[in-house]
Amino acid sequence: MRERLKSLEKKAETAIREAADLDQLKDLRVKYLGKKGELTTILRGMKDLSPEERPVVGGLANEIRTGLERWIGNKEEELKKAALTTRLEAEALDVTLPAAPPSLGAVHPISAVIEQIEDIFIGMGFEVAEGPEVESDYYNFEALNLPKEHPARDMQDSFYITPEILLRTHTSPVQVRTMEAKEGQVPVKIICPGKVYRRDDDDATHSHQFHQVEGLVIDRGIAMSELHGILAGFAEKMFGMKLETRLRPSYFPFTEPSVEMDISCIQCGGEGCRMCKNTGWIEILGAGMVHPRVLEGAGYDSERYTGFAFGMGPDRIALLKYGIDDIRHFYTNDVKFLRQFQSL
Ligand code: 2U9
Repeated sequence: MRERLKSLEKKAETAIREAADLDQLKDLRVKYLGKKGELTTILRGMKDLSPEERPVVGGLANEIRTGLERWIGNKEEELKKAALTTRLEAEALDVTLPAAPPSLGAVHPISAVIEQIEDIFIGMGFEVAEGPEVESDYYNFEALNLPKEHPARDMQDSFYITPEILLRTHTSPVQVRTMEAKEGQVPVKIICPGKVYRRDDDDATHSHQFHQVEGLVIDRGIAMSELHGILAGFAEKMFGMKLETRLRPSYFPFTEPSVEMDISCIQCGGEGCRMCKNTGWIEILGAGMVHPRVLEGAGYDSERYTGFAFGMGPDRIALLKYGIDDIRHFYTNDVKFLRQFQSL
């Protein structure tokens, strides 16, 4: 029995010394020291020993068990250290290695155009006002001289949430809210950028969600000349070139008189080309003198004060500025398309 214990000890120590990883070591512990382990098996033979021999063999067996436990413990530490070192080496960050170029995003072309429009008007003393995209029928239509059954409402087919609540179809309600908040005080000089919604089928020039930047100036003696002066100045700065502008009569329920402003074509300078459909002119915005009913409705005495308002589509200006022929490119998040604007 002693020999068997000794040779088991030798075999176990060798196996423990050569254990390659913690799993193998765990198996060795079970194999040698487990309930059904070899040491236990040998010790089952104890009953066959003489009473004198039992304590001697028993003592030796315990000695061997504690010895093997220590062996296994030390080997476990050693293997754990080795595993940690291997993992740390594997995870070691070679800071000298060139980092993968961070894939930087870029300002969306429409955001860039809106920011540029804001900078130009802020430079002309305008404040930026914003408001809710979910609007009441009153602020989106009635306050803008578009009473319930007014036909012009169909021009702006809307996403109604309830009969009284809809997704705003323009940012004009922001101007009305601002006028009310200013309680008839002048001057009012604001621009209102933001998302607007119209129940339209998306095509190359229409999107059910698009952007607008509208503006409003109210004070004493504001005339059409201010309107043309300020908007012509804006257009030159926006397209960064000397250009002609012209006002054509138009109609909006919330302005009277109403106009649309054209600029001389930024591509052909007015000679006529595909961009301006050979007219030499490109329409960039609509405007007009604020309708007295709209002024009165928002608490401004239309006898004492006059104002002009305007509205433009940054999406459309981005199409012109970057020579893009389909507005949907702006909304399909195609990174290949958007990467072109990295330098913006
Ligand atoms: C108030 C009074 C008047 C805002 C205006 C336009 C003309 C205009 C179009 C631009 C591109 C709509 O998205 S678009 O097609 N808008 O042409 N908007 S005057 O007039 C107002 C607004 C608020 C209180």
